[in-house]
Amino acid sequence: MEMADLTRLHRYNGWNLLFLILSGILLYMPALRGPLAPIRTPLKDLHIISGILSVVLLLAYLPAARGHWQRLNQRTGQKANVLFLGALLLGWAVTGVMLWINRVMPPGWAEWALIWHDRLTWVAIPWAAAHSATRYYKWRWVRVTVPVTDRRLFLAGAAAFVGALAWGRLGQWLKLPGFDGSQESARVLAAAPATGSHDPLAPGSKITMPAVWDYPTPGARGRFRIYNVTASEPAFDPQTWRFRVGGLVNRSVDLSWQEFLELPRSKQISNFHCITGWSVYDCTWEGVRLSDLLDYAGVKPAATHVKFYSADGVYTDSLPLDVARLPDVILPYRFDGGAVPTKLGGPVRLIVPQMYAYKSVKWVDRIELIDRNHDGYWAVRGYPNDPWLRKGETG
Ligand SMILES: Nc1nc2c(c(=O)[nH]1)N[C@H]1C(S)=C(S)[C@@H](COP(=O)(O)O)O[C@H]1N2
Ligand SMILES: [Mo]
Repeated sequence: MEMADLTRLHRYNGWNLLFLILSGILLYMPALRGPLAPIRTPLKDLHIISGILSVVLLLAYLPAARGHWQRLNQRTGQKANVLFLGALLLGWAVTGVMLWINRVMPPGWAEWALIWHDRLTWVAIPWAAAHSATRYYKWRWVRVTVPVTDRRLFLAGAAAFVGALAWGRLGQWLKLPGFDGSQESARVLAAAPATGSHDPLAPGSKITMPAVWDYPTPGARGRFRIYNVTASEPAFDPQTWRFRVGGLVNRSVDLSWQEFLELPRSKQISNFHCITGWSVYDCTWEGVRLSDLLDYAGVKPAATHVKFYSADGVYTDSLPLDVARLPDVILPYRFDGGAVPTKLGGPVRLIVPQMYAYKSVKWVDRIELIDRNHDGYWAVRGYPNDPWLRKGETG
């Protein structure tokens, strides 16, 4: 490979890397989750394409690597640069591919990949900044022409991308193991016996606060990343908080905080998986099983879906009735023995352990029974139509 080719390769790589880092930061920053939501899915696709391109560029460099290395000879600094960049790209590529196909990967691997993808980026940013600052004056900003070989490389990358996407779809279509979801139940602990009346609105029913339950909790393992699409979190005032169930029900329900606490309560341990790769294991949730609440309101035969509203005024989602009635779908107000923290969606959120966590609406204060599907916040913004986890991942 000619020196000029190497220079060009270097330039492509530089721009590509800049795009990778910038798009990666945009995807990562919690504060941008809401504002950038409309373009999150295409941005992620571009990020992946750009990542594939960086692998293609790395492959294009390999045949010239030996000659290049010899030419660098005594220049240890440049050699270190080459090694560093190679390791970086390789690390990003491996963890990036793992994240890309995280749905067909054990969640522990996806988590690991996410952590290292992030870490590599935090190392890369200062390096890239220093590298481009020291090189800036040496760069020649000549017009970019794409010779045939580069175009071929690009097409190969694009073909690989399209092929992989098609493979994922094909796998789902053929129902290959690992490509489709399943309806395995999470570990549901024995439902705690309800106290007092099951019907808090029945005449004469006593409204009491439940005692603080004293039970051993195994404790969740892992760290929640707080994923909010809104800038602020709804404040909770037990005096004014209401929980409503409406739509296609036999009786509209409008509960105060104390009345909500009077509903039959259940307790379960389940895992929590965000589709971006992180997980929290063995969360103890305690609250009202959705099916109990549905029974309480009485679902009309015409209803097919349950729609959930968040008190943030923005986030909604829905579940088909049969999913909503799974025994591990719960509206908890307790997490690991304490209240559900506001950050985690308290006082009451939805937990659907067998689906990716974007279905688990935070700050739920209203439910509506409807007769059609409702596309939720992320579904209308390009998240997969199939929110199911893989078989056995809910353990
Ligand atoms: N109201 C509301 N619910 C929400 C979200 C949100 O932004 N707003 N994010 C969803 C996503 S994508 C995930 S992964 C989980 C994150 O839960 P956590 O913030 O408790 O970690 O909540 C889900 N429910
Ligand atoms: Mo998520």
